Amino acid sequence: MASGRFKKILVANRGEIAVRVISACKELGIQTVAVYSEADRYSSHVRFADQAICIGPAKSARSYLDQASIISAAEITNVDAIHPGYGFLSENAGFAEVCETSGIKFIGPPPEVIRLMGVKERARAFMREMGVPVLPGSAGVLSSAGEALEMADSIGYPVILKASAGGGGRGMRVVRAPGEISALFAQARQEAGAAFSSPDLYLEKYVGAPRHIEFQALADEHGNVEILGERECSIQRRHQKLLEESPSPAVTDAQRSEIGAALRRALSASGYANAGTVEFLMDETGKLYFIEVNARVQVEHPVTEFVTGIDIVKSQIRIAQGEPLREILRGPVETRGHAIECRINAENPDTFAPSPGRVTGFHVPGGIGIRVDTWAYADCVVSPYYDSLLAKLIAYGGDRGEAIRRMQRALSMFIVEGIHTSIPLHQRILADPDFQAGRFDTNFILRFQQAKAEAAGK
Ligand code: MV4
Repeated sequence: MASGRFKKILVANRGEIAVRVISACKELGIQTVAVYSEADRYSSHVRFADQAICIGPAKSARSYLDQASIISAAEITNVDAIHPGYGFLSENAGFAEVCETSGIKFIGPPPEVIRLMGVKERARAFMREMGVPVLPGSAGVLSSAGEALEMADSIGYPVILKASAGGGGRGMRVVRAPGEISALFAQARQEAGAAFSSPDLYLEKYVGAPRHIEFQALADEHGNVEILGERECSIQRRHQKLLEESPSPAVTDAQRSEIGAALRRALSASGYANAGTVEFLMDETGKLYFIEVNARVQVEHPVTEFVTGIDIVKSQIRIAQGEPLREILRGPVETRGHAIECRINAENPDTFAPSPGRVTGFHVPGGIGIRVDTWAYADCVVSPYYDSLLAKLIAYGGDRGEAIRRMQRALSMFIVEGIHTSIPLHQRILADPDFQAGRFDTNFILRFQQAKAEAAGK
C-alpha cells in the first residue's frame, strides 16, 4: 500500500525500542505484531504486542536479521507496515525494497535514499553541493595511496581515512605524517573490504578533539522537512554513546538556524522521507561540519521529544501513512527547556564489560520531568546475545541545571539488583565540574577513566 491508515504494524526489533514503537501504535489505535527470538520469549515487547511470532534462534543473523522470516511473519499476520526500530534491518536498503515489493510499507526513508546515505562519500558530496559545510577532503573515492598522499599534502596533516561503506567509527585510520599514508591506506582498505561490502575509502581533514552534535529531521513524503533542533552526543566511549542532551551547550542560535535551513533544503532535494539524523563534528573553534546521515530513529530521540513536545515515533508512522507534516505538527517547531538521557547499560561501570544475568530487583524512578524507556522488569533476564541497553532514563528541566539535578535525583532512586549497570558511572559524570559547565568533547570519558586509573594507582 502506498499510503492510507495502517490497521496493523509489525515491529521488527526487540528491547526498549520495540516497546517504544508498540506504545506509539497503541496511541494511534494501530494493532501490533511482535517478532522474537527463542531467547526473547519472555521479553516485554512480546507481552505488549497484540500478536507475537517466533522468528528463530537467539543469534540475530537467524532471527532479527533474517529478512525472509520477518517477511513471512508479516504476510501471515497481514500487516500493513513494518517498523524496523534502530540497528538490525533499519538501514538496509535491500530490506526496504523487499518490503515494498511484498506490498508492505517500510516505515523509513525510500530505499534509494537509504542507499545514498549509506555510501558516506556520496552523502558528503551531496551535502557539500547543497551548501552544508563539510570538512576539507577528497571529492570522492580515493583511487590509490598515491592519490591519498597528494590529497593529504594539499589539505595538511593530520587527515583521516574512512570507509565509504563504513560509519559509526569502524574502519577509520588517522594519518599524522606523509610517511604513514601508504601502510595505513592498505590497512584501511583491507579492513573495509572484510567488514563492509566495499573496500572504497575517502579522506577528510582530521579533527582531534571534536564534539559530536546531531540534528534531528522529520520529512514527509511531499517534500516538506522540519528540523527538531540538535542533540549533543559527545559523552561516549568507543563509539557507544552514554549520555545525550538537547540542546547542545555549544551550538549558537545563529548556527542552529543556518544549519537548519541548509539541512531542510538538502534533505528535501534528496527525496528524504521519515525521521533522520544528520551528524556533525564541531571543531575546537566551534565550527560545525557534516559527517554522516543516520536514516533511522535513534536511541537518543527522547531528549528531542522532551524539548519539542513532538512524538517522533508517532510522526514516523503518520509520515509513512502519507500525511503531510503540517497536519502532524500542527504549528511551528519550537523548543523549550533542556533534556538529558542516561543510557542504563547492563555492564560493569569501570571496565564496561557486559553484565548479563537475572535482574533480581528493579525499581524505576518517576515524578515530574522524568521518563524511563525500558523493556526490563523485576526478575527479567539480560541475554548475552544482544546489546546491553537495559533502560534509558530521561530528565527534563526548565534549564540545563535543573535537568542535571533532576537526573541526579532520579539516578539515586533507580534500583537495579543482580547485575552491574552504568548508573554509578552516570553519577560520576553528572557530578563532574567540566560536565556541569558544558566543557567537554568526545575524549571526555577517556580522560575520566585515565584520571580514575591514576587515582587508584596512587
Ligand atoms: C572523524 C573524527 C575526526 N575527524 N572525522 C567516528 C564515528 C564516525 N561517525 C565518525 N567518527 C569520527 N570522524 C574527522 N574528519 C573523529 C571521529 C570520532 C568520533 C566522532 C563522533 C563521536 C565519537 C568519536 C570518537 C572517535 C572518533
